[in-house]
Amino acid sequence: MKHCLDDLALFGGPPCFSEPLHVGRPNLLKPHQLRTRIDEILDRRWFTNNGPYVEEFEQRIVQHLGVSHCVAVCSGTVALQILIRALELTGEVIVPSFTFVATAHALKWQGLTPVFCDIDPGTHNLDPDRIRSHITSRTSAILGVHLWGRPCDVDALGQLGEQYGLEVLFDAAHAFGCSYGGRMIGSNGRAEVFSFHATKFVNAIEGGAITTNDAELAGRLRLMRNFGFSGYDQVESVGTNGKMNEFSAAMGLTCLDSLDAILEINRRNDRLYRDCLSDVPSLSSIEYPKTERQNRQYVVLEVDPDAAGLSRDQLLKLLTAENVLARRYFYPGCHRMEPYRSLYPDAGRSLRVTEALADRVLLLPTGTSIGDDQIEIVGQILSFCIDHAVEIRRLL
Ligand code: T4K
Repeated sequence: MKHCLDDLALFGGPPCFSEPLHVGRPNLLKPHQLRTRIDEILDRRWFTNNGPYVEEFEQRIVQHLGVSHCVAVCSGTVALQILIRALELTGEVIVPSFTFVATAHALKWQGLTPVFCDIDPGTHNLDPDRIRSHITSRTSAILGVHLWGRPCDVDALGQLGEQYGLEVLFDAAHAFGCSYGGRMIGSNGRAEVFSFHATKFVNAIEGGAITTNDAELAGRLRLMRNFGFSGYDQVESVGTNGKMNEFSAAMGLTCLDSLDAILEINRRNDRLYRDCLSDVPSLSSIEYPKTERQNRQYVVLEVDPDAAGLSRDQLLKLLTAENVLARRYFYPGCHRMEPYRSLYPDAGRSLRVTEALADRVLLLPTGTSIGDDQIEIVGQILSFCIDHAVEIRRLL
């Protein structure tokens, strides 16, 4: 007997994709522009150590975000680590668990204790009302994450920071091109951190940046990313190698050149998915604040397992069998990953929203490498599975 995981078409469902559809396919609309830049790099023989493309990339970001300083580095994770170290944070830092594990790891890597705080079910971001109960005499900072590009409640976090004398910083890895209060994300708190990993809205293959309006902090970050060098043979402080290379900057600049077109594609994909799934109430698409700019880099669904008749994980299995490689970001939550699971075995008790969302969230493929027809078929697969949930459950 054939199994529904072999092919839904055998059960009258939509066809299986012959090639996998991935979440996180890199955005690259104009490869010829990248090739031209790479030729220039090769001709110049200047590959890294603050080359001209890195400087141009930083300037373009400063202009785009309306922030005073941008320090480009080799990844979002290193950006977080350098920032945390430059701010000389100590003890505990309040952070969501519902984020990529790099947010927590960057703290732990610097010898700090991430204290996981629950999130708002509507925004998937730190719930300001819950932060207060985690503040102790050891707390030195709040690290918010603008998850999926939806802005944190920046004002509320800022007020808490002022009231308790805490640094407030933001992991804006998902939020390039998004706004808060009508202003581009990049200037909030003491500093914000971007990721330009291959899977991000702006992709530099690997890359990251710290943006800030604090000139003194920016100066320290620049020293730190380059071993503490302030000039030939002059070292001012402990530093690391966090430099972005010219090839990454070339890719980043090429993405910046196509930013409006990438955004248009993301918006269109998002609209198409919403249309395709509008008759499937058990799958809800997350909502964004109407007045803010969004990059729509992620298509995020919440699965209601009772209404759908299938759990998020069952749907994921079915999609995977059809070659739709959806993802369950950020399952199971940092607090259920090592070393945090062993360090705080009871953390889940105060992270009810995190735990519920970690079991319900499903990300679908989007970006510049997916077409309208493919989105429609993904929608049909999901609708078909839910319409036939009873039969499918028996076979799973
Ligand atoms: N903070 C937050 C909130 C973050 O989300 C991230 C990174 C960071 C901090 C740290 O920034 P970075 O240090 O990474 O700059 C991926 C990315 O590696 C990671 O950057 C990203 N968040 C996270 C959300 O996604 P994985 O473990 O899911 O990667 P992987 O290898 O499974 O790839 C993801 C998908 O992308 C797959 O479907 C395959 C596809 N893909 C990937 C690459 C690299 C491609 O199609 N082509 C490619 O070249 O973490």
